[in-house]
Order: sequence, then C-alpha cells, then structure tokens
Amino acid sequence: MNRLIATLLVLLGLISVHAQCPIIPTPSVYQESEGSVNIAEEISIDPKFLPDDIKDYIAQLFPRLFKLRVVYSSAGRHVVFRPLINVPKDHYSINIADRIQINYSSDASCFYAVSSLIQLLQEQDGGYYVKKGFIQDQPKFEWRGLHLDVSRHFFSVEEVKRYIDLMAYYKFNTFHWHLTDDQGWRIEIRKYPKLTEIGAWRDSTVIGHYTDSPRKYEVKKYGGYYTQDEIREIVRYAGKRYITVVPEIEMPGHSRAALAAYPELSCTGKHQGVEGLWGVFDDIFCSKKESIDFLKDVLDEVLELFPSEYIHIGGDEAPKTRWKKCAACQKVIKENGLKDEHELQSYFIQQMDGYLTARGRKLIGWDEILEGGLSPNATVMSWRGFEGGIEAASLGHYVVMSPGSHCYFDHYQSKNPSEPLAIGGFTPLEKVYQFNPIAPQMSADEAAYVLGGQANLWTEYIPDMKKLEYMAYPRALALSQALWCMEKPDYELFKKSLVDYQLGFLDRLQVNYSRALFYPELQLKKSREGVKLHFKGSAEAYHFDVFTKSSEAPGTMGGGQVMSEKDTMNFERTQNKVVDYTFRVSSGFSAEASVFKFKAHPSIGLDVEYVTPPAERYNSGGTLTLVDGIVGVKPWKGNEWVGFNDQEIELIVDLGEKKSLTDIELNFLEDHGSWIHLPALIRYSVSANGKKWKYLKSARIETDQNPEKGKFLLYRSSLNKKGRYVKILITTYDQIPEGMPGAGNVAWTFMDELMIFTK
Ligand code: TNX
Repeated sequence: MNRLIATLLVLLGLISVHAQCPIIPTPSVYQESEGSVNIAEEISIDPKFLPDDIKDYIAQLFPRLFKLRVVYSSAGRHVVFRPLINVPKDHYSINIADRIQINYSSDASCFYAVSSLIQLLQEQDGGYYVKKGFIQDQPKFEWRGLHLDVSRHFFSVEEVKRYIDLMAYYKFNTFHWHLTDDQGWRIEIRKYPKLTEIGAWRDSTVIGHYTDSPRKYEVKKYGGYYTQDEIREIVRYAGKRYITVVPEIEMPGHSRAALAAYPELSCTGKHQGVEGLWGVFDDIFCSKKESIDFLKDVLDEVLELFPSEYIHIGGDEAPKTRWKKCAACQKVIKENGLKDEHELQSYFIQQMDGYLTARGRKLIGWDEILEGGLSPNATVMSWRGFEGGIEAASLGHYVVMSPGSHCYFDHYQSKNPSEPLAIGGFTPLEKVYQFNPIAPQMSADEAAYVLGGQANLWTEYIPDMKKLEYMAYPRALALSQALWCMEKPDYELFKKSLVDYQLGFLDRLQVNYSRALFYPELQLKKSREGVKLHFKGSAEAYHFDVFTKSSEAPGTMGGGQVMSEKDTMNFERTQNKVVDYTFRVSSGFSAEASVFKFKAHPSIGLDVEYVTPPAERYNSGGTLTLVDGIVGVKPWKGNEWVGFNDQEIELIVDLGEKKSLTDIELNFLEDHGSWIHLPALIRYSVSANGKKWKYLKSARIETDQNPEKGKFLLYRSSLNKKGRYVKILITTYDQIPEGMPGAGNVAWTFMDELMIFTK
C-alpha cells in the first residue's frame, strides 16, 4: 500500500492516523484499520527473501518471548517478506491485511521490521493478534549508540549479550564497548599477556561516593577480562542483531591498568597497582616511541577482532602533569616542533590516526582530541556538551553527539531521595527525550557532519546488571526516539506508548527498569509571601504525611492528607527561623513512598536577580532555585543547585522592604571530579534603593584545592546593617589547577540555598 492509497483509506474512515502506536521508536507512519491478524500457538512465516541471520533470530526468539512455535513454510500464512529496490537504505514498511507483509530495502531494515513486529504482537486469550494497518519507517541518524564501561565494573559475556539484546529491540545499531580504563584492562592481547594477568585485577574498590570523606574501600580482589574468543563471540552476536561493536582502547589517559602491567610505558616508570578509586589520574602513557609502538601493537590485535569502521581511542581527561616534567616527552615536543603538551597530545593521536587510516579504519575520540589541533581524519564524540561537536563539524569532521546534559545515564533520573547512589547530575527521562544531536546553532552544512548520538553508561556506581538496567531503562527508549524518529511525537504521547505497551514488554523480559516516571515530583512556585508547593506526576491524587523537626507544624497539616496536582500548599517566609519539613508522599503507581525535604526559612520566594546568568542546564528552577526551600544535596542531582561557569558572579536579593539584616548563609558544593570548586571570595553590599550600594564585608574562602577532600560548605557571615537589597559578588579562583580534572578551565560554582536573616 502506498501513501496515496493510505490517505484514501484515511479519508474513507477505514484506517485511523491518530491510533496510538505501540512501537518505540515510533515509526514515521503508523496507521490502523479494522480487524487484526490472529496468531495462536504457531506463527507461519514464508522464509523466502528472509536473510538467514534473521531467520535464526526469529526461530530462537519467538518461542521464548511469545511461546509461539515458528514454522517456516512457503505457505507463509502469517508473515511474508519482499525486498524493495529503488528505496533508500534501511527503509521498511509493514502492511498488515489478511497477513503481514514486510517490505525492506536492506538486511538491516528487514531486522528493524522484525523488531517492530515483535512490538506489534499483542497478547490476548493465550494467543496474539496484530492490528491491521500500515507502517512505514526509516531511521533518522546512522549512529544510534549505547556505550558500556566494563572497566570500572566488569560484566560477563552473558550480561553483555543481554545488553545487546535489549539494544536490538529499540533499533540501536552501535555498541561502544569501553574496554580499558584506570580500574581494569578487559581485553586479552596476546602479545602483552600482563595486560590481563595484572591489568585486569585490582586489590580494592572504593565504596560509597568518591567524594565521601573519609573514603571507604572494599579490600577484595576484583576484576575479569574477555578472551579473544569471547570477544569474537560478542562481535558475532551483535552482528546478527545488526549492531556494530566499536571498541575503545583509552589513550593516553585513563591508562593506569595498562601501566600497572607495563610501568615502563609511563613517564616515571613507577610501579603502581590498578586503581581502586574513581577519578582522573596523573600517570598516563608517556608519549615516547616505545609507548606509541606498544599501542600500535595493541591496535593490531584489536583490528583483527573488531571489523568496525570506527575504532575509539579515548583521548579524554589526560592530565599533562607528567609530560611536562618528562625528558622523553619534551624531546618529542622539540623534535617535532610542537608548541606545548596539548600539541603533544594531538601528535600522539595523529600517530594513531595515521595508523588506523592506513589500515582502512577511522579514528574516533572524545572531544578533548580537539585540543592542540584535531587530527586530519578524526571523528569527534562530544561529551562535554555540544560545543566540541559543533567545533569539529565546523572544521569538516564527523561528529557523534553524546553530551553529559542529555546522554549520561550514570546521572540521577529523579530527585527522589530513595534513588540509588549515582555519580551526580540529573538527567530525567524527559531531558533525554528532548535530546537532538543537531544543535540549534548548527548550519545545515555542519549538521550534515553529525552521524548521530549515543548514551554512555559509566559504571563507577553500577556494580551489577540489575543496576545497569535500572540506569539504562527506560531512558534508552527516550534516546531511541531521539535517534530514530524523523519527527518525534510529543513527550506525552511517548509516555503513553511507554506506559501502555513498552513497560509490559520490559516486564516480560524481566528488565529492572526505573519507575522514576511514576514518582511524584515536588514543585514550587513563588507566592507573594513565600512559596507554593504541589505534587506533580502521573497519579490523580497523592497521599502524604508531613513531619516537622520543630514543633511548629501548621495545624492544618499532619498525617494522611490527600492532594491532587491542582491543589497547592502555601508556605510563608518565617520570622527568622528555619522550620524543617519532611513529606512522605505516595501515589497508586509505586509501592515505595517518596520522601521530600523542605525548609521554610526567612528568604523563601524572595526576588533574586541573577546579574550573572547561571548556566541554563544548571538552573532548571529559574530564579527561585536559590530560595525555594529545597537545599542542594550531595552527591548533587543537578538541578537543586544553581551552577555558574564564570569567574565573577553577581546576585542581587530584594527583601521587599527595608530590614535590619543580621546574618547571611550560602551553601557551595565542592566536587572536583565534576570541575565544581569552591569560590575564592564573597563580597556583600547593601542598598536601600538598589542603586546606591554600601560595601559591607568580604569572606575569603580557604580551600586547599585538595581533590581528596570533596566537601560541602556553608558560609554564614553576620551583616548587621539595614537595607532592602543585598548584593553578593562571588569571585572564583583563576582556573582549575594543573593535575586536576578540567585543569586550565574556569571552575564551576554550584550554590544553594541562600538565606538572609533579619531582626
Ligand atoms: C567522564 S565521559 C569520563 C569518564 C567517567 C565519566 C563519569 C568521559 C570521556 N570521561 O571517565 O566515567 O565522566 O560520568
């Protein structure tokens, strides 16, 4: 059926275009008509034109997933296939009438059609039915990736296969396998056996968050690796699901596991074990010829194992501390007329680029490979936002977008305090859904260089498959929409397909997906005298109890209240005290209650003017965040903190009327791994009219810039002055010092909450 006929049928009312689509990612065209194809006990498929791999896939999967016998016969009572010519690559259509006819333009698109069919089969009375109708579909982006870090935590062959299985259902086609890092080398290299004998094992692993102080370790041998046979098996397994495996061998940084095995490849030669802590470490591959030759040897074996066009060489977070002091590195700089260590990194990457290009492959690396000059054939994977990708595209290089803001599935997905420990950040389902690999500021020419996008699963805080699934699902479904759909339906429609169809499917597969979608959210609005609070979520009503630490709980609240989304609770600014509230909220959707903390204090709901605007992605609550009564926590979940990336930050608070100021309190976050540092200086001024300012005092913040210390600081200063407006001027240190993550960049300043006390 072509589009014209489909349109006619719509006009005749025989099919409906507004039908809710069960398939995710949503196909370009989905239409339903009256009736269905019913299938019970066995599914009869005509194997003609069905590629062998897909034939095997169906034969293995359908009996398991649907308890349907698969019968291949030329009768093809239920399903028939037909290759299409003269249509774009990866295009398919499914016409469901008396039987299901799948038309496809490539083997991959035949597989995508089968993936859609899997989601179309709906259970009924012990059998299955597929609604009649028409589907037409093709992918938007050619790189639809999910990444997995198996260094920080190791995942078995079976677990990796399951990860790949799940990817296949959602039409991902690239599995980025992060095989080496500081905490473990996971790929057998025949020429260098110590890489896995020594480099695959660590003696201890940090437990809790790496910024905890004091830190705790589990002292226990941990590790594992994949033999070359196992790797071949996984590459083959993924290939049968039309997924390309792109291996990543990290260089020159994140290489402590390799250096534990071969310390002579570092600058100092110092013997150190495989790292048990998360972070960025100074010891990296030396840029001398021996290290580069070693890596080329490693790549030789990698190329034998992985047929992928792209080979990922890492390139991120490589401190130049050792290179600066290393005679061998300085010699390379001199001999090659390089300006500095950044150009040396670029030289290093160019060696690999040349090596891979000569062997018919392409190098891809994290966006740091832009620093010091991008190697001629390199493709950039942009993780520190979209900027690196935009720059690379403007230089005519291919790009995969994987910005932390939308694509880091190691971040928190809800603000619920019951969320299991994560590295930090806040990337809820809706945020992922908003992801578009093409940044709005890109020209059409630049956009043409964007291959697609990818989510990353760094596993510092993901020790097992259960947690991995919890972090990846259902966010991976939102990502699949962003990467596949020509035109994404709006978020509410996506959510409906998710809830009505996909969660049941994930349940059948026993995926431990997150229910964050159903958690109520606490939302706040400014009111005249303070803030208004309500619960938002998928439920009609929320049942809650309120507890207060102080005895002054308003009498109208207590246990067993019920509130709908429209109801609000009003909190007025207090007279100079802080009242702590705890809400325990439940809805019919999730068994567990959500717990929220709220502080009523003298500044809630005040007008704060950000003279320096905070970074958009760390200011979801607008100007209210600093005075909303929700205090930023650690590990940070992103949006209860306000984040700035400037060296001078100016804020003006309006108290509404002239008051006698006593004290001011301001909290800052310190998390060096995320480039968040304490500021250097805070200056306070007051004014009666917002025009003429009187400088009051300053507070210098003592910080030893010690990354071991990660802490969370609260500054209280006494003001003792009358005024209506308070100006807060914050100055950061010049830049992040050498040897620390993000060295040379302006540090981030994260603050929350602000309280001004008066008499
Ligand atoms: C930064 S993303 C890293 C990883 C960490 C990750 C944690 C990137 C290229 N490097 O080494 O695991 O942050 O989110």
